[in-house]
Amino acid sequence: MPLLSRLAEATDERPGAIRVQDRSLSWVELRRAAAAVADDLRGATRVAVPATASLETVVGVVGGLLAGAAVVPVPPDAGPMERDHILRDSGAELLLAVPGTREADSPPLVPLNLARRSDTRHPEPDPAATALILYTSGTTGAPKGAVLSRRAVAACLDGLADSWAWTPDDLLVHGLPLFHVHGLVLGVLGPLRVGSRLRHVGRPHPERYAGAGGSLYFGVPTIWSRIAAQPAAARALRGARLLVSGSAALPEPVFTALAGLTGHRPLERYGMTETLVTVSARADGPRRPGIVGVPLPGVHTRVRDEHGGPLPADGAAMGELQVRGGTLFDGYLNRPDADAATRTADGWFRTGDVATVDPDGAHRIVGRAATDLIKSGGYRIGAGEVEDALLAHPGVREAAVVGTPHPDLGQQVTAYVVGDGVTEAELIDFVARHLSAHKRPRQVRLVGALPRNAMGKVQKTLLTET
Ligand code: MCA
Ligand code: AMP
Repeated sequence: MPLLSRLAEATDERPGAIRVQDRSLSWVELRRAAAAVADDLRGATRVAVPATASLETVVGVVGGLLAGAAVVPVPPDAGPMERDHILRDSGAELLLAVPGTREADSPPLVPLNLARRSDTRHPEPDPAATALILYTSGTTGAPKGAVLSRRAVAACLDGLADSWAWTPDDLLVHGLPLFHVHGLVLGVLGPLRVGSRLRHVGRPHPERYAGAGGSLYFGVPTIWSRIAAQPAAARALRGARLLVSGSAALPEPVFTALAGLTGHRPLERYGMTETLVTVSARADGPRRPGIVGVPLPGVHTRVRDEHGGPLPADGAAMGELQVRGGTLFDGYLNRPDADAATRTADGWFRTGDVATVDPDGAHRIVGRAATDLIKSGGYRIGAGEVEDALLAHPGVREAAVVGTPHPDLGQQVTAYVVGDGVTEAELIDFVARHLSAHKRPRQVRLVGALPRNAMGKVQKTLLTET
C-alpha cells in the first residue's frame, strides 16, 4: 500500500483528529491543506522543512510527501553551522517558510499557509523514491543525511502496527521533536498510515501526557523517568493501552516504577535513523526490563563477534547487532565512504550496538561498540562534532568530549578542555549557539592537558576515570 494512501483517500471530517498543541485539523482538512502545499512544490525533488513542534511542520512534511519530494527536516534550534550544512549537503531546492524561518543563506522560500486548501490529487510516487533525508551524528565530523525511501517508512510502520496492535481506534500522544525517526516517522507518519488520531503536546512534560487521554503513548527514557517521578501524572496513564519507550535504554527502576504506577509494563523497541525501528516487544508478547523484543516482520538480525563470526542466541554471547530487511535506509547522502563502512561484505548493516539474543529470540542491547557516540535524552550526539564546535572557539586549544552517566538524561555530554581564559558557561553557550542546543556540553572541565598515548591520541577512557 502506498505510503500515504489512507490520507489520500480520507473522507473523515471529524474535527481534532490531528492535533499539535492547541491547533488541529480533521483528516480531510489535513489532506486538503497538504495538497495545497504540494501544489506549490510541484517539480521540486528536495524540500527543507523547519521542524518545529507545530501543525505547520505536519502539513509541510505531508505536503512534501504528497508532492513526491524528499523532505529534509531542519532542527529548529540548529545553530548556523548545522543548519547551513544540512541545507547545503541535502541540496534542498526550496525551504518551506513557516513562522520563525530565518531567511539568510537559504534556498528560495515557499510560504506555508495553513488556511489554504486544494483538492488536487497528486500522483503516487514510486515506492523506491526518497521520503526523508534525516541528519544524524556520526562519531566524527558533521551530521550525515540518511536517505529513507517511502517503501522503508511504510514497511516500518506496517511492522509496528502489527506488533503493537495499532489501529484507527488509537489516540497516539507524545511530545517528541519532529526532526527524528521517533517523533516524525513513528509519531506523525505512523498515525497517518494507521488511521489513528494524534495529539502532540508540544513539549513532553509529564502533566501534558497525563492530561491528554491517549491510548498509545511514545517517549524516550528521560520522559518516562520524569513521568515516573511524578506519581499523579503517571497514575493518570492507567487508562492507556500501551506505553512505548525507545531511542535509548529504559533503566530497570523506571520500568518497574512505571509498571507499578500505571498498571502497564512499558513496551520497549529498538531502532536507528539508518534502519528505522527493527526490533520491538509485541503488545501480545512478554515485556521484560532491558529486553527490546524481537525483529519486526521482514527484518532479520544476527549477532557477530569482533572477527565477523557468528555468535549463539544463548542470552549471554555479546557481539555487534547486524540487521537487514525492508526498513533499511538507502545510504548516506554524498557519503559512499561512510556507507561502505556500515555494510558487511554480505550486505548486512552494522548497527554498532552490542547485543545478546535469548533462545526465544528476545534481544537485549547491552551497549555501543564506539564510545564516541553519546545518547543524551534520546538524542544521538557525535563527540567529534561537539569537539569541532569547541575548537572553533578562539580560547580553546584542545577538546575531548565524552558521554558520562546522568540520572535524568542517561548520558550527558561532558567536555574536557585545555583553554586560555575561557569559562565553562561561555563554552556551553558557544556550542549551544553553533549546534542544536541539545548537543551542548552539560559540563565543561577545564584541564591543564589531555591524557594521550604514545601516538598522541587522546585516551578518553582515562578522562572518565579521573
Ligand atoms: C538550554 N537551551 C539553550 C541553552 N541551554 N538554548 C540556547 N543556549 C543555551 N545555552 C534551551 C533549549 O534550546 C531548549 O529550548 C531548552 O533550553 C531545554 O533544552 P534541553 O536541555 O534539550 O531540554 P531537556 O528538558 O533537558 O530535554 C530533555 C528531553 C529532550 C525533553 C527528553 O532531550 C528530548 O526531547 N529528547 C527526545 C530525543 C528524540 O526524540 N530522539 C529520537 C532520536 P526549548 O524548550 O525551546 O526546546 S532516536 C530515533 O529516532 C530512533 C530511530 C529511535 O529508536 O527512536
Ligand atoms: P538514532 O539514530 O538517533 O535513532 O540513535 C540510534 C541509537 O539509539 C541506536 O544505535 C542505539 O544505540 C540507541 N537505541 C535506540 N533504541 C534503543 C533501545 N530501546 N535501547 C537501547 N538503545 C537504543
